[in-house]
Amino acid sequence: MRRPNILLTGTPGVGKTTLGKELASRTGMTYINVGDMAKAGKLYEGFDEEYNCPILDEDRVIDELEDKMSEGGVIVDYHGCDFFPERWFHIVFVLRTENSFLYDRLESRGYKGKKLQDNIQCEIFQTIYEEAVLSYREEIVHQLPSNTPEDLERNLDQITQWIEQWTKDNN
Ligand code: DAT
Repeated sequence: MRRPNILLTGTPGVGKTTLGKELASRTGMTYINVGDMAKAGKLYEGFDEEYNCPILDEDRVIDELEDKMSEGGVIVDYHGCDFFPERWFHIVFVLRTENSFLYDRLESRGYKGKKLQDNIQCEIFQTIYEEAVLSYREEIVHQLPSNTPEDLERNLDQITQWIEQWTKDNN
């Protein structure tokens, strides 16, 4: 049975991991957190001194994922989206969170100073949404509010329904 590939993207802290893991457990699809995968496989090509974080080796990430993506049924979670092959994804969700909620979430994650401000600005300037519409066909890019547990539940319902319909239409 053919199943779709889904990209969950957005600023750190918007709720990609929470949504992705729950979606995988409800649908039996495979959840992949690109940040965790890079860490585990040391898929880095240097160190960003300004942001004090390793630089992702995008080519190696793509090589590692290629086989799985061609089988379908994968949910990919990453806070960027412009380096994945466009053909991988059948739908792209950009999660969006209001500043006050996002600020609290990032602060309780231990972000402070420039890192906290930069991430809040990333959300204000809808940087990842713009990256998504430049990287994928506009009709497959959808923004989802991700402020409250009710939003999470609604997003889960909507995406699960979309997966069922896609699976029916493509098998
Ligand atoms: P991300 O993977 O985008 O960095 P996350 O899933 O780790 O984000 O979520 C960050 C925090 O926010 C975490 O404590 C769970 C919480 N959270 C996620 N989605 C939420 C929602 N819809 N309503 C309230 N809290 C949410």
